[in-house]
Amino acid sequence: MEDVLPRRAAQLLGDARRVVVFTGAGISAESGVPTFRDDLTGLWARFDAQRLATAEAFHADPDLVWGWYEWRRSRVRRAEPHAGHRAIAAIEARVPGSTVITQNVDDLHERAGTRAAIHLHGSLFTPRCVAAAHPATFEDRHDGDATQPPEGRRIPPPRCASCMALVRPGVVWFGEALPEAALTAAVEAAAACDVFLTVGTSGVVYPAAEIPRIAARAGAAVIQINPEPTPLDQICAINLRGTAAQVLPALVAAAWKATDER
Ligand code: BV8
Repeated sequence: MEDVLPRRAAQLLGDARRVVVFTGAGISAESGVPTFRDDLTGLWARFDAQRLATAEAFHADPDLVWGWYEWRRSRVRRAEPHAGHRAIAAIEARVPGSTVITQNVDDLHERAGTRAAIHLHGSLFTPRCVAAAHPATFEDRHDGDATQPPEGRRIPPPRCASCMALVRPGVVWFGEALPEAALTAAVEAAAACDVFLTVGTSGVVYPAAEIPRIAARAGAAVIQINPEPTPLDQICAINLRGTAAQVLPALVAAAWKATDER
């Protein structure tokens, strides 16, 4: 592991033909969307995210869990992507062999211009029914609802228009399998890349946390951007101790400057 100036990181990124950018909740923090572990406030403060983000919790109390996701969705809709999200979209646009993989369920990558983010854990914006996974649409009963109490509230989930079953969030809960196509694509990209940028993840939730480790084992240069140490430190070639919105734009600018000057 080497704590170096972004110079070497910029050179590696500038020379890379196949780049993977792997993001976690930390990249949404500077957009005002709390990280997964900081996310439980108000009504949900007494819960542990890993217990609330489960099918069991939803079936035990659908209104509580649906209310949590609607609260999170409304907060994402009020958030804006930052320069770090845009730097990732710039990497995707400039490097044909690049792949963006996210554990996040928000749409900030897409709103910053990333065209094909792989969502390992689904999305807040793709609800489906519990019976047959029929896609559901939001009635947006609560969007822009300025009267919504600051801590959010319990909200009864809608019913499926096709089969009347309960509608659930389109996310992967703890104990649920990840979407097979997304996981396969992520593993293949990690196993074939030259540079693997991991941004804003604590690297503790599996199987997603295995992706950076697959890249390291395959010989990629793993570069981590995180203000804090994580379990991924020991597999990183370079650790850039800083935030996504600060480090990513500087790293990408330095990378393209280095290659354009050659
Ligand atoms: C499964 C969607 C089996 C929902 C999420 C032991 C070993 C291996 C596995 C397990 C095990 N025990 C239990 C398991 C299984 C479990 C698991 O891994 N548990 C962990 C806790 C040990 N995994 C599962 O259940 C998975 N499924 O295994 O299924 C199976 C197989 C076949 C058939 C049936 C079943 C499913 C896991 C997916 C769960 N869903 N999200 C929702 O969002 O509500 S996970 C959720 O938590 C996120 O998506 C994300 O993946 C994870 C949080 O991690 P991070 O993104 O890293 O966020 P975190 O808050 O932790 O950290 C933020 C980081 O950002 C920090 O490092 C911080 O320093 C940094 N940061 C802060 N600010 C900034 C910043 N960085 C940069 N800039 C900043 N400004």
